[in-house]
Amino acid sequence: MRIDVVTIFPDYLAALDLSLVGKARRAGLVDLRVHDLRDWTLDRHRTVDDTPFGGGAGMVMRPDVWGRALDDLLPEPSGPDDTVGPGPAAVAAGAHLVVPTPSGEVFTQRRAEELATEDRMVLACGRYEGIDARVVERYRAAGHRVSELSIGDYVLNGGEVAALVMVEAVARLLPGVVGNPQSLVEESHGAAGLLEYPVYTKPPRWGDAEVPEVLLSGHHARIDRWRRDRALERTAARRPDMIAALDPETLDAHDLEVLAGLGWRATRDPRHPADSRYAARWEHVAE
Ligand code: JEB
Repeated sequence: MRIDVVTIFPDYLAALDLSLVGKARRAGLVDLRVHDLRDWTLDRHRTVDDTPFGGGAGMVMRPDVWGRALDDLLPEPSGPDDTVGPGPAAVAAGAHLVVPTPSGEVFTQRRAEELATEDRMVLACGRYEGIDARVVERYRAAGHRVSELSIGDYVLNGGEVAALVMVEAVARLLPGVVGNPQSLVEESHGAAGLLEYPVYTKPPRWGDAEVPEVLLSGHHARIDRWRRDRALERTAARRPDMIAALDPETLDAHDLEVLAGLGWRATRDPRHPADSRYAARWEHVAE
C-alpha cells in the first residue's frame, strides 16, 4: 500500500519510522511518503492560511495550495465500478483521500479495515481552524473516495496526531506487517463485541500479587471460560454500549448467566416469544 501524508509539520510523522510501521516500510510492505504542504505554495512567504470569510477567530487553510498538492498526489479517480487486478484480490482504482477533522465520522477498527483494502491512501493534515471546505467538495465531486474522519471526541491542534493513529491502525492490518497473524484473528474476535480479558506473565508471584490460579492450571477449557467471563465483566463495567450492541443469539447459556448477574437480561418481543424473526433485545437493571 502507498500512503502519502501532506502536512506543514512533516517531522511529526517521523515517529512512523519506529516500531512496526518502520519495519513494514523497510520490508517494502508500506510505501509511506511524507510531504511538506509548503512545497505547493507560490509566494515568497510560503503562505498556507488566510482569514476566514464571515469573520471569526483563527485562520483557515487556503484551497488553492491544497488543490495543487492533491492534484499532484491523487491518481485519477476510479469509475463507478472500476476495479484493478483479477479475482477476489481486486482493489478499487485511484486513492482514498482521508481528511482528519474533529467534525468527521469516528475512525473505528471497521474504518481501518476498509482503508487497509485500498491500494493508495492520501492523508491531508490540516492546522489552524481547518481546511477550506471547497477542497473536500471538489475531490468528492471529481469522483474520488473522500472520508472526513475524527479519532475521537477531544480537540487537537491539527490533523498530524490523527494521521499517525490512522496510519498505524491501517498499516498493521496489511498482509505480512504483524508477525503473528493469529494475534489479528484473536483480536478480531474481541473487536466483534467484547473488550479483551486481562493478561499476565512471569513472575507468577510479584510481591503480594499472584496470577489467577486457573491460568497456571493447564485446563484449556477452564482458561477459555475464565477469560470469557472476565471479558464480559469488563465490557459490562466499562462499555455498556458494547453489551447493548451484542446479539444475544451469539451468546451461550453461561454468557447469559454472567450478564444476568450484572443486571443485563436478554428479552424477546412478548408477542412472539420464541420466533427468531423477532430480534432479542437487552434490558438493563442497575443493582
Ligand atoms: C483534526 C484539527 C481544530 C476545531 C478545533 C480544532 C485541523 N479527534 C480530533 N480532534 N481534533 C482533530 C481530530 C481528528 N481527527 C483535528 C484536524 C485538524 C483538529 N484542527 C484544529 C479545528 N477545528 C485543525
